Amino acid sequence: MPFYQTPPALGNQYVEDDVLRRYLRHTLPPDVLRRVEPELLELGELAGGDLFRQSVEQRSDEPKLVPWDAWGNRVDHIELSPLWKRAARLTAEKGIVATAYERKSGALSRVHQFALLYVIDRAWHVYSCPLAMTDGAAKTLLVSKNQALVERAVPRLTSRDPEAAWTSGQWMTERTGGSDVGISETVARADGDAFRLYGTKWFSSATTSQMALTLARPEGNPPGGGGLALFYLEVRNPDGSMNGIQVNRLKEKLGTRMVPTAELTLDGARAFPVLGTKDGVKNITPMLTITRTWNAVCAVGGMRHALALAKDYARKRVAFGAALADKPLHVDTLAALEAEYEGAFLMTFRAVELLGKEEAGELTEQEAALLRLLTPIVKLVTGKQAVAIASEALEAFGGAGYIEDTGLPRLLRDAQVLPIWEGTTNVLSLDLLRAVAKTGSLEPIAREVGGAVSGCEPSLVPVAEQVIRAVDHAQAWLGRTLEAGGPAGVEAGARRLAMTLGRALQAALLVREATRSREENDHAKPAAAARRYARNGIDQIVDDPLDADARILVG
Ligand code: MFK
Repeated sequence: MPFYQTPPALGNQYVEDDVLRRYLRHTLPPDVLRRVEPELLELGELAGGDLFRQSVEQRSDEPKLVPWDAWGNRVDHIELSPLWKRAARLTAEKGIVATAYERKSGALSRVHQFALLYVIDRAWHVYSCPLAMTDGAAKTLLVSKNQALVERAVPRLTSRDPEAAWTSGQWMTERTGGSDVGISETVARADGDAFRLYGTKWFSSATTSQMALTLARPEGNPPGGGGLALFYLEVRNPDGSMNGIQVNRLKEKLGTRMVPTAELTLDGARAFPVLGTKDGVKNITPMLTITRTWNAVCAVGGMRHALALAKDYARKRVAFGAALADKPLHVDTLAALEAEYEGAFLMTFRAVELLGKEEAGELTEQEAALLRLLTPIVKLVTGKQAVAIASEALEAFGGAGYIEDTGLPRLLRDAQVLPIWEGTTNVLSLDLLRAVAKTGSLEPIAREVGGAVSGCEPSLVPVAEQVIRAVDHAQAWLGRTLEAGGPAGVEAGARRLAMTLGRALQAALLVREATRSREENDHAKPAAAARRYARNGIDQIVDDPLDADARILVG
């Protein structure tokens, strides 16, 4: 007897997204929501329909490097998939980057922009990668106040005209490694009003961009991140030839296989300092803040997409005499995942709100400290949740989840990059410690969490108490460990600290969402998400993360 299964299907990905719609209802003034909603409906239709189908059908159309033309000329051309070419036009026209800079929605422009991204992202094979870097480059140039570069590049990076729009690369990683950027080897030699760069960039994502921001050490500068400078370069000369850059090969990656990630040799690439000739690591951090936020938004978009497919399939797939959606164990499994996703969503968009306020000049000092602390937490917690949810979602399809032409394995492969690029979980945990050192304490997070759960609906009081206990524990552990003067102890516990704070904030924001939905028809779901999330566990702090057992186990 043949083995037939009904594939999962998606409807309009805005209409079907109760979490996004509820959040926007609570966050955007009615007139702004009315203006933004047609854009979301249009992208939601593509994300559940035509573009989604194309992304499954074109799953093998990977980019190809053509180093030489037929006549032996070095061209370094990268042929992109039809879906990526469509995505390039679509994103310019729909303003996926531009929306943040046009500021039509004032301080809520980042919420507007990232809602668009979140709805569309899973349907275009990680075209979010060049867009994240483009957004990050525009922001970094604006922060630098380098007027010549701002005038040259920002209008192109934020253009809605597909013929004029540029994307940007962010070339940081070298053969010496991706985390410890300060040991980069690329050298910058002065050449008139510019510099010439010599070195190798080991991972350069989306190498088809027109420009890049990159780091190099001006000759004579000291070692370390402070001795690097931030440079702007254009990838091709006006005649179309490469600007002293060779594409050595495209990377063979586990996932994000449509993203043309390359190894590059810079052999005299003409480049311009963005902001002086030192402090390159510090000067590129505005870009990191933006790309890390993109990472989180795409992580929650991916979680929702995977769960939408798994939930649809659960209603259709009959096994052992009933639909999976009626099987208690399957329901328990999916409920835990849905709660995780909803918490991740709310935390991510809280960071997005703060970013928008910062750019509109409306951030208080307290909120600025909160944003600095939240950015690494949001990136690292959602990266891990995205992988766990993608893995479980594949499993929810049984063997079909492991078969390429269902389009499902890509969900897991593409999710796996989220905790790696833009700073691994551990590097970001250490960044949280750096942020605590700057902001002075965890108080901004404690206050945010306390505010979110105060006055909560009675059924959620136990969740609120669990959240407050977790934050108190985290604060007490940090204070005690710092006082004991053991930096190794703080470092070893940094991931647990970040996870606990992130999970506490996610649960707290779920409580707030449930409380502010109290008078609404669909209030049952956010409250259920808050309770289920808390049951998944919040506090991960242990007193002595680097105990003797850890040493014995690792050797
Ligand atoms: C789906 C979305 C797609 C996303 C697109 C992805 C495209 C993929 C492209 C890539 O993956 S590019 C590679 C990404 N690479 C990284 O994210 C680097 C990871 N490593 C780190 O983040 C390290 O923590 C870091 C390189 C920053 C450490 O360098 P240092 O030189 O040891 O940093 P140091 O000395 O602690 O800090 C230098 C200054 O920068 C300090 O300022 P001050 O001098 O004023 O004290 C720091 O406070 C500041 N700083 C560092 N990190 C910061 C920061 N400021 C704000 N935010 C931060 N995150």
